[in-house]
Amino acid sequence: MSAVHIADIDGDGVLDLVLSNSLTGDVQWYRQNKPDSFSSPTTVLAGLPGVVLVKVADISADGIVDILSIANSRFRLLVSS
Ligand SMILES: [Ca+2]
Repeated sequence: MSAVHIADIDGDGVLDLVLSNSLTGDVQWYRQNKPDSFSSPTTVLAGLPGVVLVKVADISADGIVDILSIANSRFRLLVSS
């Protein structure tokens, strides 16, 4: 199962895609370059099989979004800098 989330990951004012894949355990970010055109994926989290939930929010309250992933009662937090 995969999930798609939409958020402006790099703060350029253009929405990007974050995809999670529960089989591979990877969470990947696709930067939107222009309308309907996305970059090659960047793996931001790997090795978390069963990932079922990804939240994109400014958890550290620094104005930059962070990515939280949860799988099998384990979580990983990628804090942007
Ligand atoms: Ca963006």
